[in-house]
Amino acid sequence: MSLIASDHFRIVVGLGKSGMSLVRFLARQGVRFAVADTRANPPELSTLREQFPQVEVRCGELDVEFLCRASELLVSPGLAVATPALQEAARRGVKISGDIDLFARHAKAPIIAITGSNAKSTVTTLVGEMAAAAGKRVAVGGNLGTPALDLLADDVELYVMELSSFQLETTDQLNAEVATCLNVSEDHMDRYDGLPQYHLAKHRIFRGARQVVVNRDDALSRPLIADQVPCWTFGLGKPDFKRFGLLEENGEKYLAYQFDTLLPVSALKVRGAHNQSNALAALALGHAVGLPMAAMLDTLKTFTGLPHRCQWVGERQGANYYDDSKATNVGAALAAIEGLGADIAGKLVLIAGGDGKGADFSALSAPVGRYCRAVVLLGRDAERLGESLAGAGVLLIRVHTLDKAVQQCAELAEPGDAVLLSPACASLDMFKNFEERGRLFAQAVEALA
Ligand code: UMA
Ligand code: ADP
Repeated sequence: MSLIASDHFRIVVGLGKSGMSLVRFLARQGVRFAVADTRANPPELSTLREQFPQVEVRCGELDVEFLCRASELLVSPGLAVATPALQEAARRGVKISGDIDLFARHAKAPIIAITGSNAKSTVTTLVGEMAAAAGKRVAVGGNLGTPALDLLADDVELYVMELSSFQLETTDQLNAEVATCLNVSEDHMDRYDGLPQYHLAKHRIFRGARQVVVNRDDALSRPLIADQVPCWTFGLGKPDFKRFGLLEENGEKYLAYQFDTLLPVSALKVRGAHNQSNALAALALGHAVGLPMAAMLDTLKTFTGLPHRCQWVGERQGANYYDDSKATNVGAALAAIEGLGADIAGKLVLIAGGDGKGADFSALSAPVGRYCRAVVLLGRDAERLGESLAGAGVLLIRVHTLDKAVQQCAELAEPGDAVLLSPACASLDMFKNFEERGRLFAQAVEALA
């Protein structure tokens, strides 16, 4: 068989959800392709063999010679572009791309593109619900839910896409109608050399964007763009021309645009300053694509938040329990500790720890000292996290199961306190995913006497 690259031959690298959506897409397009995955038994292998038995699949270590048979590699987000075999193929002239790049080339409706270290899913869901409330045929997905290529359809009027830095690494031109990077704080430091490299990946979202939305409270969210690109901003300070923000009138705080109040913050069902910021971001994105303000505000009045994001799961002996299992990095846990800590009469009893993904935990020490009564430490990086919190001046307790953590918290919590699972770490060292961790937390709370 010839090993010469063909202009019409692609290789899908990775056979998870994204890989399988790529397979379906390429098959629909009538493109010739093969599949490779570094795993011996990738998750979608049996589906592929059943539905596309003619497609060649190579499992196990990537073979550069095989990869170089393609003109283009369509790489799944779980594999870093820096993987040596991919780099070698690129050096030999093979184009590296991904599902989002293909999606952008084929989407016929405007794209709202949302990235950031935290709040992506919340803001994406909010904007999707706002668009639906405004009567738009809207498709919502990407890193959240349905893979991008499975969303493509002729009757879609608007795409609302959550994009991760992993997906953006392989995205050349997204050409979004409006793009935003909601915030940048350390995450996935086991994949990137440092914050600058992670930041660069995230900012690829702005390539070809016709409008941008910027977070005034986070300088790292601001893109390098030409002056004529319309720029809307949001932040927790006072608004101004083309700015969304907060205004205070007669002692009441309001979401506001330019010089007008829109909605009292008390009308939101989600709690904490970070959720006010999310509401403002969603308004700015929706406004940029012309969604009517009334429909957007109606959505904000009913949105109760997503599961596992500071979700109330019960009350025991005067203490409330919150599941923030989706806080898989330090920035997210900080937002929950500061947001909830400032909102309650008592103190927080925090459960934290897990797979820290190489993060520096030191930023947690001051807010933990200020708002927490105690921290119950769990998971692979519990000791390292404990060392970072040693100066916080609060009680630290090491446990080995989530059930034990919840029981400890119940003993420590006083009426008016909140028990908060906000791990600042990924869950994969002990659980299938963050959803399972959150579910088991809620079960353990339910099981308390
Ligand atoms: N993997 C290998 N070898 C391969 C390919 C993948 O070992 O050849 C491993 C990766 O290291 C990774 C896992 O397999 O740990 C999954 O990778 P994948 O690319 O096959 O993942 P998909 O099933 O396609 O799911 C991806 C996103 N996952 C990742 O980016 C890791 C999903 O986001 C996303 O919903 C889906 O595409 C559809 O677009 C999940 C996620 O955790 C929710 N995202 C990260 C996050 O939110 O922090 C970025
Ligand atoms: P993502 O999809 O980016 O992970 P989510 O909306 O799922 O974002 O929220 C993830 C975590 O981030 C949750 O723990 C949530 O409490 C926290 N969070 C939500 N909004 C913000 C914000 N504006 N800044 C920092 N953390 C936030």
